[in-house]
Amino acid sequence: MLAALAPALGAGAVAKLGGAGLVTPAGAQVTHAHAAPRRPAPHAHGDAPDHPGFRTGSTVDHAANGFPPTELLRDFDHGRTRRLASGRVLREWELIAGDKEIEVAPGVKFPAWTYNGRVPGPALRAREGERLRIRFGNGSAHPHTVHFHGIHPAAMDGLPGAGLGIVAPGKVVTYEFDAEPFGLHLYHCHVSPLAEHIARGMYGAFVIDPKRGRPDADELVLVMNGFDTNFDLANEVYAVNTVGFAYMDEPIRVKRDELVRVYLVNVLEFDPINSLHLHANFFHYFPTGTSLEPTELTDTIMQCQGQRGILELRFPYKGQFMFHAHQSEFTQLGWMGLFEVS
Ligand SMILES: [Cu+2]
Repeated sequence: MLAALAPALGAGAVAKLGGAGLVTPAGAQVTHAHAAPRRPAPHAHGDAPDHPGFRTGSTVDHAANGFPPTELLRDFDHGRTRRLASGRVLREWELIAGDKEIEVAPGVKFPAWTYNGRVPGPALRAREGERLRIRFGNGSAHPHTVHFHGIHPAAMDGLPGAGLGIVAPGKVVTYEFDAEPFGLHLYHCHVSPLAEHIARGMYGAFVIDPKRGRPDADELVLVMNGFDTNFDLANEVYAVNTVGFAYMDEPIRVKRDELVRVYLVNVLEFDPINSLHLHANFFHYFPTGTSLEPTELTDTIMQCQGQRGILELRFPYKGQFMFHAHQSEFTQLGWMGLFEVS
């Protein structure tokens, strides 16, 4: 702020803080221009044409999308379970690939490729040591797979040219493997061009709970993503859980002093790094969720594509607390939100 003002004040001029604002040497009062626009005007991304824009005052039609961001927050898909003769639990899901137009910011439509008609795909949740079975049907016009992060045989890795291989449109395959290790993982399509299959929306969180679980908490899943709406290999919209500014319009409601656990996954394509910064609070960070001991108490973490981690925190004060990427460009193009503590 001060640095930005310096040129306007002229060489050698030094501003001072007065009672009601910033006082320049000439005596003019500069009020603190803090109030950023809620939806800043979009800007060109490199040489790309201007984005169609976020329509100020309007909101995304979440019902048409079929996945309201507030519902996505706590929507973990536990699948169906039954006990095998061996005594082990078998957990089963069905994933269907499909092509679907979604709205990623007010007035901005995107031709997505989805798992189960949503972006991100369902947050699959299992327990360490279970047997997992995923029936995958391809209802899209394009070939796809499901590649899970975790420990499993090569044949079950969802890679073209190995094991079950590419799943052509209309085909169905079944992936089966053990739930290990415990932690926060992800799944995504692995068909090339990989960047496009991921950027179109084919990914989801994959939580494996430790055998003894984690302490009770209000649990949220946040998938950091973005959308290349003009197909110039750069993102025009950034978000958590797909819809830019969604949690500005509808803040995430949490309770004061209650333990909040955030499962945070970064799948952002085209930009090498993403991040999360929380205002006015700190959180314990468990990288990949594979240890029950946090590695850090911080207010900012960064993740490369495919990185993920668990955040645990309590809010000691009531009110609204912002969280956002600490890359300003991402923030201005949608990746910002609020916690509402009551
Ligand atoms: Cu794909």
